[in-house]
Amino acid sequence: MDAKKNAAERAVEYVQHGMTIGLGTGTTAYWAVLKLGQKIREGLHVNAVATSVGTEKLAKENNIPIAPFSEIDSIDLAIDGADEVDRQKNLIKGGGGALTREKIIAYNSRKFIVVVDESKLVEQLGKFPLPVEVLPFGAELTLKRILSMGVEATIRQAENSNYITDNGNLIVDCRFGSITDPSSLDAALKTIPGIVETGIFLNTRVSTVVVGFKTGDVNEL
Ligand code: ABF
Repeated sequence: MDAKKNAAERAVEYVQHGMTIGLGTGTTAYWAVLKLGQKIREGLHVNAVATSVGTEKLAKENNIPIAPFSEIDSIDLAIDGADEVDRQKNLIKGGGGALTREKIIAYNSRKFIVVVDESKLVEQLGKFPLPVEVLPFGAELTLKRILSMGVEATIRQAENSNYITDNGNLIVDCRFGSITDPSSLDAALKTIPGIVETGIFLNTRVSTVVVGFKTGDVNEL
């Protein structure tokens, strides 16, 4: 667990007075929220927006002010985890189900720092099933269109019913095995009506990947 904590705490060093911060979701981003809360208690002034209902709650419990989107001009820095990071710094995200909010915040931030432990580093994306957020309306048709791409895909379950995102949608987990061209796959999936967003985050949007190692080392890619 320290590898995740170390990476997250290193990323928080990039936070400066007066910034608007995008807060990620997941067990790594959790440590960033806690560290930011500590800095605020020590006198740092920032605003934040959260990528999930859970993170917003955690932020408030840690005295981090959450600003309505109508009251912020832009996001200076987003810090969030990932499920896979390839050599080119493309990502799979969404194992936690928050991918659409995470993508809106990451893609609208001046700087996007990804925090992971070493287990998330891969040669090529795709071993981790790619999460895709899908509207409940006509979801069976949307799933058929995804399956027609020749991929094994299933609607995510939670406690004997469909998993529901913070946006009231479903997640389809797509087992591509290996993804050779993340950008083209992202674009191809987005042509299917009913797909809200995919968990592919392109390297053009990633500023830095902070990697925590079991040894206690932290590297920045
Ligand atoms: C979020 O949390 C995700 O997009 C990803 O699904 C997950 C990362 O996992 P972890 O809990 O290991 O940080 O950032």
